[in-house]
Amino acid sequence: MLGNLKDQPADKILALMASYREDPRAEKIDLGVGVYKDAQGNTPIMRAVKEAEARLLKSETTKSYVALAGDPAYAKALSELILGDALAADRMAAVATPGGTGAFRQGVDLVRMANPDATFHVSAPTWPNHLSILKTVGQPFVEYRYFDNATGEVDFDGMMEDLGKVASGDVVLVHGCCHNPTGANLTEAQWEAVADLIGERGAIAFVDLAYQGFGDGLEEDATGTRILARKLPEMLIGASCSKNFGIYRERTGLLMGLCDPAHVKTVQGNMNHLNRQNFSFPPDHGARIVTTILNDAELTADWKAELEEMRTGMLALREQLAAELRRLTNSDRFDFIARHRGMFSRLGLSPEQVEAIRKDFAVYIVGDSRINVAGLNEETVPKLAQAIAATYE
Ligand code: PLP
Ligand code: TYF
Repeated sequence: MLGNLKDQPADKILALMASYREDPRAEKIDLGVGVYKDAQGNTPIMRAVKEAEARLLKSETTKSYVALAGDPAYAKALSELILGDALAADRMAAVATPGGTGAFRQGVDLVRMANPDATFHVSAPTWPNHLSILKTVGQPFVEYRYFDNATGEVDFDGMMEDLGKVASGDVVLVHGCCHNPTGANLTEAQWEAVADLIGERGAIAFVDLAYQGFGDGLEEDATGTRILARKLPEMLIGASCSKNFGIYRERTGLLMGLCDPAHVKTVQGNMNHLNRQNFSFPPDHGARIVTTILNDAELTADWKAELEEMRTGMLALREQLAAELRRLTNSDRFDFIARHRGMFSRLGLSPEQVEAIRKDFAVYIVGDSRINVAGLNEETVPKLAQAIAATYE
């Protein structure tokens, strides 16, 4: 029976990770997978996370099961961080999930249970896992215009035109901040317009929030999510703590559903049910780290300070790279790199250019020309700029 299985297409980002590892060249630079790295190329455990773990090691007396929804203190702490004063606890249901991926998957399953015909509207482009999960679950989806490859900016007119065709009961998937893979994001005024349009169409917003604190700051990065939460009667939010707490392998996510208070109990029950069908109890260790940090003023302050260092470090690298490319290409065509936010920028290079950069300069960029800015440091920025400029000669 198992012989019936067919090979599955590899995840291109993870495949690139493997070919980087196999490259013997000492000077190689990895700008592939979306993992934060410091100037030395390490992905350190954040100070507050280490401290929270030390405290947990001392204070935890059991590893018994928690609950299908996870620890309610985790959902409370994280939803407050995300929604701030846009949070109305009486209209929220939430379950802990294995990472942001798990939150998205559980959210798609929930939509399917509520309305199997709901079409997902996804940005062109989006994170490849969104598409593969929608395909696996069998939920219909279509793309809306989002990114203008020529300018490196959001194609907002195209986006609004496409979202204007969304049907009532459909789902509009948006990246809450730090769009993956492009790095191009909406302004506050554009978020307002998108929220109004989704509301007019009678659709539901599904926010994937995986990089809060990596763009313009913790509060600023939640702006779009909060605007949608205030304006829309119903929405879903899939959040990840992988990046902003640096706890990737702990698999720490949260699915939130905002709805009429009269429906909260049933929505919560369905979320719990879905967790039980898929894995019973969600992972707890990462969630407990996050809760420990967010419920302690000192740890929160230290975590925010370290996150801010990471964020401003990535911004400085963006500025440096844009300046270097301005000089080398004698044009402003790459200035968008400094305007983009988060870990990623899509450069708008052809697959041939990306391949030439890998072959000739040992710089690993995802095939769609997405770079992970955190994979750079002050010394490697000029090397990347030279590699890019060389492909235009
Ligand atoms: N959504 C987006 C857009 C992402 O880039 C990621 C990245 O890792 C995730 C969700 C979920 O990540 P994880 O499952 O590691 O929390
Ligand atoms: O886009 C990225 O690089 C991150 C990490 O299957 C990632 O979101 C990449 C591929 C994948 C899971 C996570």
